[in-house]
Amino acid sequence: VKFKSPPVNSLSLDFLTELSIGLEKLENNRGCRAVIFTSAIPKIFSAGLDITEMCGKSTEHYAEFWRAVQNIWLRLYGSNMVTVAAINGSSPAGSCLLALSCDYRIMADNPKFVIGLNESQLGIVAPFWFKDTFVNVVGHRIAERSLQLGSLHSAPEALQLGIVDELVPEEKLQDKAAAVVAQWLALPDHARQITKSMMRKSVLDRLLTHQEEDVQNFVGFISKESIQKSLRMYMEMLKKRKG
Ligand code: CO8
Repeated sequence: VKFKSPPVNSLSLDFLTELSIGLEKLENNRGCRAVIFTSAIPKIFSAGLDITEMCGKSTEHYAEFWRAVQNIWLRLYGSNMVTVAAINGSSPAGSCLLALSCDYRIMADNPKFVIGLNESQLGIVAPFWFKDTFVNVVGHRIAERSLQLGSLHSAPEALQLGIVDELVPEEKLQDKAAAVVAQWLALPDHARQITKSMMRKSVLDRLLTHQEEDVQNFVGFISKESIQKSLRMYMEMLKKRKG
């Protein structure tokens, strides 16, 4: 699956809906046992959630958008397929969540590419299931520090912290991802799938049993004027940095 939504592969409602439909089709296709996620946009895996979907819209829109975000995570984190993120560019926030939800992460060995859950830099808070996913990959201490600081880690730092499993030169990323998939697919599917489910079920169930409450939390939080102001300032900062 190659993300291609210029300019920055931001995860808009349309993008998330299309990805969700695509993933459902692959999941139901018995001939498909693995997926590699990568980007068709140079230097950017994805810019994370589309901030414009969370700014100046109605509460109904925020709820619909958040359900789409929940949906993608539930599908990806709970997927029976082998999932590999071939991260060929920067991967902040919601994009990092996508990568963390895969079984294995390979990143292009470029110190200019960054990855992390930087929500607190935007004045917003990563929800509990973002946090749980992160903790399950890197452990409590690293997740706590990185989440509080909203750190975006360079590729070498991400490897050192265990956010990604390996770095390879960008031109070797696809071959490496294919080799990893072959290694994981060499095991009997049922044993791997049941093991994966055993490792992830409690975290998935936590959202499933609080899904509507989580939507209402998001809508209440994002609708606050102070949060809207933070997001507007962040968007302005992105534009200024560009100029
Ligand atoms: N959403 C919407 N628009 C974006 C986003 C985004 N996430 N990121 C960039 N853009 C826009 C820019 O504003 C710019 O627009 P314009 O051309 O109109 O000025 C355009 O895309 C290109 O951006 P850049 O010029 O910055 O492109 P660069 O190639 O220089 O940099 C980056 C690419 C590294 C991706 C950079 O754009 C960046 O850092 N973007 C912000 C990434 C970010 O912080 N994302 C966090 C989103 S929040 C999230 O994912 C989780 C939220 C969880 C919810 C919490 C509950 C409350």
